[in-house]
This record gives sequence, structure tokens and C-alpha cells, in this order.
Amino acid sequence: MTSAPEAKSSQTRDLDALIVGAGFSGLYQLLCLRDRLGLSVQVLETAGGVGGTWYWNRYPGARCDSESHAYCYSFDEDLMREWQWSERYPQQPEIMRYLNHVVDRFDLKRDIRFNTRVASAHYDEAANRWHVRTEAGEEFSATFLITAVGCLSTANVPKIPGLESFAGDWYHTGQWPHDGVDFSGKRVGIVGTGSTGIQAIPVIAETAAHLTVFQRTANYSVPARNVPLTAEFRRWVRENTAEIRRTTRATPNGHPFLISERLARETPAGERQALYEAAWEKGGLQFRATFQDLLVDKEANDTAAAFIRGKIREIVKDPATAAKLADIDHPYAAKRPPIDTGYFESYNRGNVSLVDVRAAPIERITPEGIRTREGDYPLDIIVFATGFDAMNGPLLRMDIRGRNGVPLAEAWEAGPRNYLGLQVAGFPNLFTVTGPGSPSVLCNMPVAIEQHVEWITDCIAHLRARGLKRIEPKPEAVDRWVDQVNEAANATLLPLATHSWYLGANVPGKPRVFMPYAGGMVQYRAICADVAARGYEGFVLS
Ligand code: NA7
Repeated sequence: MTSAPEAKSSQTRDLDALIVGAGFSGLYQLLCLRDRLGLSVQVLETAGGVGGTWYWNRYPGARCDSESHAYCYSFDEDLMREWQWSERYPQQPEIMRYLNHVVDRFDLKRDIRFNTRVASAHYDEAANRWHVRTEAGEEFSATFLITAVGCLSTANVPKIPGLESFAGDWYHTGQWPHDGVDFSGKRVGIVGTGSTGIQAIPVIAETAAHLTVFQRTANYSVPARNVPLTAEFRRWVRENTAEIRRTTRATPNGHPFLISERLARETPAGERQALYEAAWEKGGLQFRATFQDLLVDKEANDTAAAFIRGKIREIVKDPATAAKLADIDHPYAAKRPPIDTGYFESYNRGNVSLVDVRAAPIERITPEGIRTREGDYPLDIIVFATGFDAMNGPLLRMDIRGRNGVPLAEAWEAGPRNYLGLQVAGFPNLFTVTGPGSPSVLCNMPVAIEQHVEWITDCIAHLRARGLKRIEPKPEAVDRWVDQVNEAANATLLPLATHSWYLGANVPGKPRVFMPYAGGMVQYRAICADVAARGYEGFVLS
């Protein structure tokens, strides 16, 4: 397909770089390109403020599962020392305060345009520029286009027949009203038991008259053990910023703890049980790091799965409910493993009930509530904790067109294909921060983001220093990377969770391709550094 050259209006703003999104990645990318390289940069952001995913995910109980002292930028020691987190895991409002602090501290706001959604981004080969139009009709032209749109920003509202007829209110957790929702005295239904549902259920249950949980796939969860941070811990963080940074960079998932070298399979049963008990008491994603083989060896994984199932049966008093909750069909952590505060305990409340919609699927939504194959559930409010069209979803909803007018949606018809998760063949000078094919969601996000942003910054600096104008990957490098992403996933148990959003399986019709790079952040960082050191091997620079 050949498109006519873009007509450039006299109102077009010419830039060196245009960044889409003002979350963790867009903000740091702005700082790097503007303040370190001296480029003219504009950030466009749909929301009315910074925060990206966190701007929208304001649902009850919204909290990060990464520990706060590592869920932050590490590029500036002073910033790390001066910011004081209040709890082990940061709640949504605190993350927003942190990001706004970063924005003020580095004077970023003046180059961010809020309430501005990108409608299209088309590459003009003759001019070697990206022409970007907003929904309001503003036009920009830039040499480099950087998408910093996040992996979990396109809400997935299931197309259940009859939703428009519902007489009550319904909400998706990822598009939560800023003034909150009052559940008091209401009959509430929540669809979804992923990380979000598991965080929201205990909080909604506190005020709703009744909460009905519609569970399609039962899920593991480990207690978060959230606590306020002591003055002593905060001092330790201030004094050990370099060490914390080193740890997050030495481990595949970018968290501030290392994965044990012990193998579950080789540990005697009694000792193994004691280690799981200790990890359960400690809480958090660290449970996954109790043994090294949990994600690669099904028998090892079975021991963790059995332990958690045992805990579910211990906590949940009604045996029938416990059985439904423990009837989990995938290996532990093959889907993103949730952590919780009182999730399984919620089912012991008199006002919470569980409906198994795997056994009796939702048939439709009626004006009164949800109808499953087994009966009607009258509701005043429905909460969809049904996740996102993850990773490539936010990219595909923009009309991105590369060389010869080829839409990204066409180039990725059979699933995302790129090199290092960073660049797509046929889309020169387009960089995708935490794109599919990068570790992103399998890593503590700020750690992944800083690596991407710094790599992109160094790459652009490299081009400019040599008077080069264009970079794009060779198709054969893309082919190799797609194979590497598949091989990395297949070396783990992750593909065994066939309903997972890692595979795109949560969105009907989406190609089933394992999207994140599962080889770990340490290996990924080394690969990217090596590619750069070899003069950007696999890319064409011109
Ligand atoms: P997830 O992890 O995608 O979970 C979505 C949940 O919603 C999951 O239990 C789904 O069941 C369920 N779901 C989705 N569609 C339906 C329909 N049509 N009917 C019934 N149930 C449905 O999203 P989250 O927001 O919880 O978490 C996303 C990420 O945010 C998380 O992984 C962290 O990285 C932070 P399914 O499992 O598909 O059967």
C-alpha cells in the first residue's frame, strides 16, 4: 500500500522527538532526551495528569505488588534518598504523589500536553519524519516517535450481551471514576479474579451490602503482608540506595531480592514445607523466589501449588467455596501471581459469595443483573476486573503507519514482531518502550523502563553524533528475536497457563503469541548492551 505524502499544515509543530504517554516511561524518556541530549521534545498524554496506568487504575485497593523502595526511579541517588515511601507496597495515590514530585523536581510539566489523545502517527519516508495528529486535530512532526503507552492501559470490557440494558451502574477497574464509587447498601457483582479483582474484593466487601464474585479461573494468591514502613527501614533504604539498585539489576525480575539457588525438587519435603511457610509469612512476590526451579520444572512447581491450595482450604471455612477457589488449572506463577490483603478471608464474610462461571458461564446481562447458565444474580453495581488488551493493545489502537503506509495492525496481524521489543521493521525511528518482546511485565516495571529509556537515549545520541538520521531493524533480526522470545517462553512453564494475558488469550480473536521476553532482565540487558556495542547489530543505520 502506498500512501500520499502527508500534507503538512502551517500549524505543525516540528520536534526532534515526540513521546506518547506520561507514565513512568514517558516522564523519564522526556528527561533523558530533553535534558541529557538537548532535543526538542513533546509528550502527548490522554489523561488529565501524569501517572499512566496509575492515573486510571484508582479502583478500591489499588496498590502496586512491587515493594515501594524498588518501585521507583533509580537514576538519581538524591531522588532515591529524598522520597519517603509510607508502606511496604505503595498505594495508587502515593504513586501519583511520587510521580508528580518527579515532574516538579525535574520541571517536566512544561513539555507535556495533557487531555490529548494521539489519533494517528504516520511515517513520511521522503522527509524521514513521523507526522502525528491528535484527536483534536493538532499536528506534530518529529524525527523520532517513542511510544511510552504502558502494557496495561487498554481496558478489556468483555462483550457480554445485554450490558447496555443494565439498569444499575457498571465500571471497569482500569477506568475508575476519580470521585470514587459508593458501594454502601449495594448489591455488587465483580467479574474477574486476577491481581486487580483479588485486591479489590476485600475492600469492596467492607462496604457493600453483598458482593458476588464471578470467577472464571481460580487463582493462586499469597499474602502481601503490607505494613507501614518504620523509620529504621527508611533509613536503611536511604543508606543503601546503591546496594538496592545493584540487587534489582542482578535478578531476572528486577525486584529488590534475589532468587534462591535451592531447588524445590532436591529439598526434603519437611524442609521445603518449612521454607514455604516462612515465605508465606514474609509475604509478597518473593514467595516465587523460594526455589530456583519453580518456573521451569512442573514437579517443583506442583509443590508450591499444593502448598497454596492447602492454605486456601485452611483459610476458607466453607469447604465448597474453598474447593472452587482451590480448583486452579495452571501452574503457580504461570499467570501473573497476585498478592493480597485478606482475599481468601473475604469468603468467610456473610456478605460475600462465589459463583463459578467456568462451570456455569455468564449468558447475558439483564436490566437487573447477571444471568449465568444456572440462574440470575440481581445487582445494583457491576465491577469488571477483567484486565487489559495487554502489551500490543495500546499500540494498535493508535493508527500507526510505517513505510509505504503499512499499518502496524497489518504488520502485526499474526501477533507482534519486533527486534528486542524496541523497534519494528518497516517503522523507522519508532521506539516502543516496554513493547511486546521485552521483559516488561515479567519485571519490576521501573527497572525495565529505565533500561529501555537509557538504551533508546544512547541509541539516538549515537545516531546524532554520527550524523545518521534513521534506524530500523533488519527483518532477519526480527525473525531471530521472535524465535528467541518463543524459546525463552518455552523454557519456562509460563505457556502452560493457556488463558493468560501474556498470550493474549484474554481477548477474543487476539492472536495467541507469548508476548513478553521471559529470558529475564539480566540476560535482556546484556543482549541489548551487546547489540549496541557491536554498532547496533541487527539494525540498519542510515
Ligand atoms: P487479569 O489478570 O487479566 O485478570 C482478569 C480476570 O478477569 C481474570 O480472572 C479473567 O478470567 C477474568 N475475565 C476476563 N474476561 C472475563 C469474562 N468475559 N467472563 C468472566 N471472567 C472474565 O487482569 P487484572 O486487571 O487482574 O491484572 C492485570 C495486571 O495488572 C496484573 O497481571 C498485574 O501485572 C497488574 P480468566 O483468567 O481469563 O479466565
